[in-house]
Amino acid sequence: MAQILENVHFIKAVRQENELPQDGLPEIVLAGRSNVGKSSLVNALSGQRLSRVSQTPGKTQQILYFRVGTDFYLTDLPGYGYTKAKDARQGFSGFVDRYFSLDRPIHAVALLLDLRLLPSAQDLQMLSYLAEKALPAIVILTKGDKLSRSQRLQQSGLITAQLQRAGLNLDKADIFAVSNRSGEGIAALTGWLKKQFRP
Ligand SMILES: Nc1nc2c(ncn2[C@@H]2O[C@H](COP(=O)(O)OP(=O)(O)OP(=O)(O)O)[C@@H](O)[C@H]2O)c(=O)[nH]1
Ligand SMILES: [Mg+2]
Repeated sequence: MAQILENVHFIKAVRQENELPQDGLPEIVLAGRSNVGKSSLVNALSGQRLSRVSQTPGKTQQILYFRVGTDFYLTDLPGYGYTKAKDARQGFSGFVDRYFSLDRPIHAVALLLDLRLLPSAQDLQMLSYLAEKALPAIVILTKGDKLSRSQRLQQSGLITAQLQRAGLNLDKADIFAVSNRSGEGIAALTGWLKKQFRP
């Protein structure tokens, strides 16, 4: 199994609905709160610095499309839970909120969660919304490098339990733990992604 995704190319940055790709290529949509590591994940998966990463939450303000070979798009959404400069983002965040009702060819949504934190109300809302819409979801726990091995196990147990309590029935096989920094867990995720399109 290859470690990373080959042939990943930045295609476009989109601000409005009429700019969305219309080629019908399936999408793996990366969603999650601002700063959780969506753009870093694109870089870790591709082994390239394709998406801009920042210490400042709210870095990604457009929807970024990365094409993986001829198989699918990795769609990097702006994060939620970021309130600074609210008015500038208001119109846009409405567009992002509506993204999942635009009838896009979404293959699956990857919700990123910081392994150190319990899921926020917005995270849980997002997952139940996806379940309601029957959109397949996986969970990617990020920043594993910031915890020890035993803390990682404990935190992922707590997070999984909370998701279950919220009635979100995710298969264990659909929860991934990664570090975008050390690359741990990236190969497993790459394997899952490849299997989706080249079974
Ligand atoms: N230690 C560590 N830091 C990470 C990891 N993933 C992301 N970061 C850091 O977290 C910060 C935010 O990362 P981004 O990838 O820009 O986050 P984002 O989800 O794209 O944020 P928005 O574009 O604001 O929605 C940066 O400082 C990254 O270096 C990780 O796995 N481990
Ligand atoms: Mg980003």
